[in-house]
Amino acid sequence: YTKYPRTVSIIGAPMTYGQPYVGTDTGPKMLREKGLRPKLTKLGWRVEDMPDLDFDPKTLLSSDGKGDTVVSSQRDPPNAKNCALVGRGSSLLADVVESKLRKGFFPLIVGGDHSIGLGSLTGILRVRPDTGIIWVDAHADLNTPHTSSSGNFHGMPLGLLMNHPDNGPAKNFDFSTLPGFEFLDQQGPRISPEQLVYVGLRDVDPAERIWIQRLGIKTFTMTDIDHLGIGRVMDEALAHLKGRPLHLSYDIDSVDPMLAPATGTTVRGGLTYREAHFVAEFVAQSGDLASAEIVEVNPSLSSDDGANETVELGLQLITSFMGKSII
Ligand code: HAR
Ligand code: MN
Ligand code: MN
Ligand code: MN
Repeated sequence: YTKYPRTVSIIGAPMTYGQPYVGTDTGPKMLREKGLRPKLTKLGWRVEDMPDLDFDPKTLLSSDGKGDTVVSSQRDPPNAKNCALVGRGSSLLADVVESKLRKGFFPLIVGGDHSIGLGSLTGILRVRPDTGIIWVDAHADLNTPHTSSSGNFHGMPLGLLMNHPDNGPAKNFDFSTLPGFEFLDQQGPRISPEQLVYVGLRDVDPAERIWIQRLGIKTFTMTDIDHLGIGRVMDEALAHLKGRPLHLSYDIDSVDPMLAPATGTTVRGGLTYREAHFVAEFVAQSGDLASAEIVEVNPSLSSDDGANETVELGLQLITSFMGKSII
């Protein structure tokens, strides 16, 4: 833990526009209410907590922050729902994450839906282009508007940022066709397939499957976890990313819906309580974790008990990857 800073900046990113439900915007607030800040302090972190980013449509769509609409949200391009809102929100988040990293903070980004990955990764890659990304998720989030059947941006952050000399999903993607995505210009930072590892996949779309294979992305599905055990999976995952600063992107829907029911796209057969924690603990123990995010907690999508359990689980996972040790 000496390699990376011991001051964490909590960045609340209450994004909902990447998927169809309201409620993901309350994730940051719920986690704070359950004691996020004191838990981090207890682990030895200095904590900087800012107000949540302002994702109010009026603010997002105006350049002067005074409500004058400068980006049209009138019409979304095909398969790109809430395009301008997701784009502008991501751009804002990218700038904040970049600036926190440059000032020496550990950014802890609290979603919000997984479309915030567009912003957090862009900010991180601007500062540390060689970052290794551990994407813990039931889903691959590797679509683009060209392949997505839902049009929901939370299924696209990796697809839009992926680059490959031959033909990545977003190769030659014309970002000027996506209002609000001007920040992802042709020179913008991109992910190479070798700097990404998936853990927990079990609901992958046909086009995503093709790209995972063609790009050769290191992938550990639930089947691999059944077969190898989570210990060996994480050994291999971190070996693959050896020498890189790490970013952990933790989608709560990676965990089994019995334990994390309050999320928008549940898929049965997910990580157990221990597997989910092992991932977090093992990444923390590597000493290479430099940024992290937790996404898709939506307390409004289940019973009160289910919501509480899910928020509580999110909090436990955060304390685990932020360095809580059992002994
Ligand atoms: N693959 C589907 C789509 O692109 C579902 C994506 C769901 N994504 C999340 N984040 N919940 O992982 O629409
Ligand atoms: Mn996801
Ligand atoms: Mn998911
Ligand atoms: Mn699906």
